[in-house]
Amino acid sequence: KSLLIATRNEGKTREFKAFFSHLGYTVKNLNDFPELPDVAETGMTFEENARLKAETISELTGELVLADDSGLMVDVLGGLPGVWSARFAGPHATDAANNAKLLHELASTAVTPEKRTAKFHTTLVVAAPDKPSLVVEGEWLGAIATIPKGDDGFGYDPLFVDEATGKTAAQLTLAQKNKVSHRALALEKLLTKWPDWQKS
Ligand code: ITT
Repeated sequence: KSLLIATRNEGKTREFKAFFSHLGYTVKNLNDFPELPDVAETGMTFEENARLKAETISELTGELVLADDSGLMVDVLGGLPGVWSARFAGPHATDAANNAKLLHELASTAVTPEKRTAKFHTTLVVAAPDKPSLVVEGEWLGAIATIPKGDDGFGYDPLFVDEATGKTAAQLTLAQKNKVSHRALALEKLLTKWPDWQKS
């Protein structure tokens, strides 16, 4: 059994691999297929972008494909960076540049620590030839730290403080993050729907 994740993000891929290898799937991502095009994320919502990625790559390859569109929504910024999380500091911004931009935005709005609430959101779309795609989503509540902490994870993890433990996502191990994250909750929902969807 094999599953192609329509992403070039190795941080996301690590989390999916940990999950799907338990279920007996061989997991690949787009970095294993250099000939496949980058899918432009032209949607205005997480679902539109996840659909674009999953369905385009499934049509091109005929494979079972999962796409993840996710982002960080900061309350005091009106939900930004949201669907623009990967491009917050510019078109091909690094994680470090996006994190610096986030800290800068919050410093210049001078919000108090208790006003730095935020959530991570993910929408997952699974696509296969000749059937309607499966869509699930998950959210993780927390707040934005004033300085980055922790070495694990990727993206905004060093700045995202988990509401339940007070640790940043980058201070959690992969296994710990995979129990509580937005992606973990979405995957839990996916598992409950997966058998019926596969038969459909
Ligand atoms: P693909 O589109 O190739 O999957 P991407 O990194 O561009 O990769 P998105 O368009 O979904 O992914 O953008 C998500 C942004 O949110 C990106 O900056 C990620 O680093 C960040 N992000 C998503 N999930 C995260 C997580 O679990 N921890 C930290 N940051 C995360």
